[in-house]
Amino acid sequence: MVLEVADEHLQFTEHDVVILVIGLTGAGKSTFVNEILGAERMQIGRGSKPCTKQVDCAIINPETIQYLHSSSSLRGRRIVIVDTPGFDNDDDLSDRDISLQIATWLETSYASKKKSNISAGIIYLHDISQSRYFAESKRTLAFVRALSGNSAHRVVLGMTKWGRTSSEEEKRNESELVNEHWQAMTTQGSQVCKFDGSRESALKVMDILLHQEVDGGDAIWAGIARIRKVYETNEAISRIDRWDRFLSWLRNLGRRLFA
Ligand SMILES: Nc1nc2c(ncn2[C@@H]2O[C@H](COP(=O)(O)OP(=O)(O)O)[C@@H](O)[C@H]2O)c(=O)[nH]1
Ligand SMILES: [Mg+2]
Repeated sequence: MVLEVADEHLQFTEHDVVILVIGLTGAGKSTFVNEILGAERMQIGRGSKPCTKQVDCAIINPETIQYLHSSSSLRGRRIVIVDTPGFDNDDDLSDRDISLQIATWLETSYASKKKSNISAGIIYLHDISQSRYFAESKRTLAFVRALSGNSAHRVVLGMTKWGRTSSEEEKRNESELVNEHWQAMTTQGSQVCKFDGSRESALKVMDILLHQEVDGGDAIWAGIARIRKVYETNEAISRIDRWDRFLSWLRNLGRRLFA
């Protein structure tokens, strides 16, 4: 059912549905993508070593997935599922590098195509057994918010890795996420769900995005431009030369796209 093993230079075609999977290293992004694909296509991390250092994707024909409730409405469209590196990937890949990598990948895949009729959504994954809420999680979510812009309804917040700690602790962590860290997103329309590690569960999570009325891919472009704002408000980051170059590249991109 994976139609094509795409490389970095995949080009989106009109009517593609692009699903980005984003989260910290070890949250279970690659595991999730493999469950969707029904194949060990993405490399899984062992121990504390992250595996995914590059944006990677696979193309799915939705009609071949029998559990997918949205299959019929997606006839003739491709789903491009995109696995991304965690923002805490390792010492020499900073948040900026990861943001740049994801934005560049999107731009390269999108650039030569018409903007209409591509729809996009983000699945943000979070390890429920993690009892501390790390600064990295905050930054990753800030990136997700910047990218999705005003389309919080195109973001699904998924909790992973159930059963690794006591159910009391899971409940505590879940309520902290829902009532505190994720509240701004859910108020604007993001949905919260659980991924239990099974294929059916992964497809259900993806179905939340596919079910919705598909809005244009323009949201992603607006989002890339918005990332700039997130970092511009951070002085330390905006002083870095390479980031400045990234910002001017983003501005050019924005001028080209919104002209
Ligand atoms: N128990 C449990 N382990 C998981 C789950 N998802 C991922 N893992 C494990 O967590 C580790 C990191 O997973 P990986 O998919 O590479 O995370 P990524 O860095 O977000 O891509 C691997 O050892 C997985 O087997 C899950 O839902 N439940
Ligand atoms: Mg991974």
